[in-house]
Amino acid sequence: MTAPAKDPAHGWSAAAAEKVPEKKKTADVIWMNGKLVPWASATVHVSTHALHYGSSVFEGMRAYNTPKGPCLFRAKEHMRRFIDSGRVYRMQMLDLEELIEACKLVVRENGFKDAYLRPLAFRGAGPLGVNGSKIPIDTLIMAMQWGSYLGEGALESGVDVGISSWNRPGPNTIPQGAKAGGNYLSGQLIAMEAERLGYHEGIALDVEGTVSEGSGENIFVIRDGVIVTPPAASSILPGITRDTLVVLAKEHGYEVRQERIPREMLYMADEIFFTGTAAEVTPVRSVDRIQVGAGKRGPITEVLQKAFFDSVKGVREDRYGWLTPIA
Ligand code: PPE
Repeated sequence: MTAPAKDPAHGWSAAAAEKVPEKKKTADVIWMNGKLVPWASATVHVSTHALHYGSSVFEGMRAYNTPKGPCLFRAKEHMRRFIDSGRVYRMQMLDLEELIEACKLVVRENGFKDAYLRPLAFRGAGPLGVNGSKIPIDTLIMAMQWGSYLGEGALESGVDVGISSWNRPGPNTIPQGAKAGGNYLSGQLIAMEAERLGYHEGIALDVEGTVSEGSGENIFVIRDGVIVTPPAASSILPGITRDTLVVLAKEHGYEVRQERIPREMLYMADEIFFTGTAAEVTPVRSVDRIQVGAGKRGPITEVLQKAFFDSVKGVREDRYGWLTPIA
């Protein structure tokens, strides 16, 4: 297949498209409504409600290869959030145990040791009309390989970010605490703007003008050894990696606060890092071209990043029961 030429209106380049297969190596089979189907056959009809109206909820979860074999990381928490997201949109979701079993199966059947999993539930084929409450829910789980989310070297060297001109939706508009497909229109505006301005990622403010999150990551800000992250009410997705880092930071004796962060704190921070399933723990080295700390991964970030990777890879004892073997 020949890649389309660069489209300046959309800032999309053939070179960028060619990178995709390397970054996201696909799997042989997908779990779809209870069955394993070949990757190429896992298709939907164009009348699918979710395509027209954004009515999907999803998860992103990783499996890591550990000394005890491949394990899902925080599967219970991810599947619980998946079910909670469906609850907000009154979608009939599968049981937690059934979902976890399906996740294990799809990693196993594809022969992956490390994988990124994408559970997705959506209102499927049906009549048009905004209220899709009568349309049955389709559920699927994809698995793939997904390397460093914010680019080569990002985990070690950090990324350059800019504050987005797009705010996150306010409270009581589109709930950001539910991980719904439609939310990611906001994320797309943030990410496309960041790319256009030469940043690795954008940070959105909430409607109050205080710091919210990245297009696909939560944010932590460190000053004088105190670690602060925006609260759930700042239009964030309360991330499971965020929770993991809160636990690990407390375990290492740091004070961690969940409180609203004024924009200027980002310019005064000693260290900043992003967290997310895809982004893992990624240092931020500049915000709006203002250097953060020494302009590289900070010392506290490095300690917590190591604790994170030691946890997910089973290098240290699994003291919180975060790992679920796929076997
Ligand atoms: N905020 C947003 C908006 C978000 O999408 C994510 C995850 C997070 C915070 C962090 O949540 P958690 O993964 O539970 O720590 N973003 C997912 C999708 C990324 C994508 O590009 O697709 C992810 O990291 O899997």
